[in-house]
Amino acid sequence: MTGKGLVTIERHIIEAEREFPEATGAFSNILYDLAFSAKMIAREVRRAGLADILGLTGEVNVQGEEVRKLDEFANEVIFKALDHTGHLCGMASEEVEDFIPIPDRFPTGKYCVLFDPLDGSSNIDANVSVGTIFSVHRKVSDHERGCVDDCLQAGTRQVAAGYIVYGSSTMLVYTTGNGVHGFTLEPSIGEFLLSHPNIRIPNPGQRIYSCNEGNYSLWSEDQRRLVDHLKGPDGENPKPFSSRYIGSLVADFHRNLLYGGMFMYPADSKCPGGKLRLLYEAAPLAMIAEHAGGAASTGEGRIMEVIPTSLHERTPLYIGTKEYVQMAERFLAGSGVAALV
Ligand code: P6P
Repeated sequence: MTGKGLVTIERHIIEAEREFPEATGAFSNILYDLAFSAKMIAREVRRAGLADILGLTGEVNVQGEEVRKLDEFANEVIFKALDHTGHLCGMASEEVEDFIPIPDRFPTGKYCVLFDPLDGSSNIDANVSVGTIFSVHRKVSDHERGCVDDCLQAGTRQVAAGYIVYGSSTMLVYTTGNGVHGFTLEPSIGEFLLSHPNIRIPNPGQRIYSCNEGNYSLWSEDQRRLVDHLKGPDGENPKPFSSRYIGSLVADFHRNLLYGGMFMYPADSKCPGGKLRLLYEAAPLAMIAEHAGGAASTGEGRIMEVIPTSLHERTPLYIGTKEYVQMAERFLAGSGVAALV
């Protein structure tokens, strides 16, 4: 359905592909398949609240189907949408401990996809927005069919990154390095329609900081000084920031992407390496943030430049409006009260 001004994600991907004459379509097909997965997951997320009423007790439902937890369901949907296509050399998932090879019965390809199938799923029972995050890399190993080394690449080597936020509406946001584009699912036709072309994080944008202040006592002295400074008012910060924290990474990030602000999940004494995952949470969101004019940092340097050593390694994360992230880095470098933008 492409009435005047209506651009489906499929059309958007095809038109973007035409800019690369050598493109084989494999990359575009991966994006289609992820969009298809998002529709399947969105349908189940929307029904989650009805589980008891519909007899979806998490065991065997009225159709005699085995019903698993939503994040396991989401994991299965993405794996099954991608495993047979011949475009991938493997996958990695937050739900699966090890590298996921392509089943021997299927051909392999030149990309690998890493994903968090349903981040924040513990919030579903409270009807809080949750999300899927994905990252796409090119195969780099000499392994015939693909191996974990194809996943262990820095964020700067991603060829695409994106997320789906299952909120008041279902939105898919992605970048291939040529702008950040948002698509809203029109459920009556089952299509993602271009609703937010060329998203840019507003600069300076809203003065919002987003973190779990319940961890304040676990933070470093510099981290505490940073948040105290944001809360102001003090000599350097006459206008306090507003605090917003949903506790669901994709939802918190999506708000910052559209309104401005900074999301922080610092390292603390409980999680000295941070809580959030580098490969399929921080790095893909960092690619989106940077291509929308923002920044993403470990607190010391670019998330995108971190060289991963394991699939599920964690990282501290500061992401959103560039000026705010740079200010956080100054505080965390112990450089005293940094002039607020
Ligand atoms: P906390 C959800 O469990 C999650 O992985 C992210 O989506 C979210 O940003 C973070 O953890 C919230 O963690 O410790 O504040 O509950």
